[in-house]
Amino acid sequence: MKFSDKLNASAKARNSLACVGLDPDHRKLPTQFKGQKLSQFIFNKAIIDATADLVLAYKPQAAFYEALGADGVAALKATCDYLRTQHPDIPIILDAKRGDIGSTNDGYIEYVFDYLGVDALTLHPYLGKESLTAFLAQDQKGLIILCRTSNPGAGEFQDLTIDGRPLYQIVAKHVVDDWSKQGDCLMVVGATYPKEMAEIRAMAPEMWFLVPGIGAQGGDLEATLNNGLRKDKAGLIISSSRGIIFASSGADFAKAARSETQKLRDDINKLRR
Ligand code: OMP
Repeated sequence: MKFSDKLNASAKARNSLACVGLDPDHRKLPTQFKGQKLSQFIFNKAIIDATADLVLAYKPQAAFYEALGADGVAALKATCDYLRTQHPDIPIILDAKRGDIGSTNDGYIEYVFDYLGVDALTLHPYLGKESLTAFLAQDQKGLIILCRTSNPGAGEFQDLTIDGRPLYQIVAKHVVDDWSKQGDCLMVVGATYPKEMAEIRAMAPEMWFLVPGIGAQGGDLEATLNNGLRKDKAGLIISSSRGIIFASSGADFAKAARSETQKLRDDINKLRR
């Protein structure tokens, strides 16, 4: 199944546009996990067990696992295996912001899609379309191109104008007019930039967007949904990591993650009614 079809089905099955970011920073794990083997997997499993009926997707970010070396990579693999076997209909998005020369991309593809077995990957467009060709050939996988990122400094390059248009719009134009004809493309549009969200939605009325920036980064949920929803009131993967998984640092962390996920899903659903 194509990634965007899997997303459409997942959104309907759980009536949710909420995505939980699995970013288990080892310095912030509740004390009971400290020093345990595969601690990030055990933590993630508890979060997944507490939230799986509420989410559109899960999004692990590679850096938090790589930081722990072999044990972290094993925890990421175990998390992906657990999701694929226990919840095969919930899409897994790996945030790793890849995109390099061809021979290096082959290694990324083998690791991300063959070894980890995730459904989608974040990619940056800085090296040009040629650097994305191998990813575009992965026709069932979701290719999520950074367009307007959520960080405060996003505009340093993304706002630079070329022939009167900011760079992020030029990226969006390439994704819509060209790259998405070859692969199942989505775009990253941060919740911290609702004006840009409206512009990019106008350019890509049918496309799914990955929307980080809700929760810890202070993005505006109402403005994001008003400006970013598709006509069918879907099309946005609203992702929060720290705001959900570290809602409590105590033994009740999974319960707290569930109530934050439920709140996010319900707040979104109220606004899209
Ligand atoms: P929280 O701020 O804790 O919700 O985490 C945000 C997550 O989304 C982190 O894993 C970031 O690496 C990721 N992210 C952004 O914050 N901004 C972006 O523009 C893009 C991403 C991403 O591609 O996921």
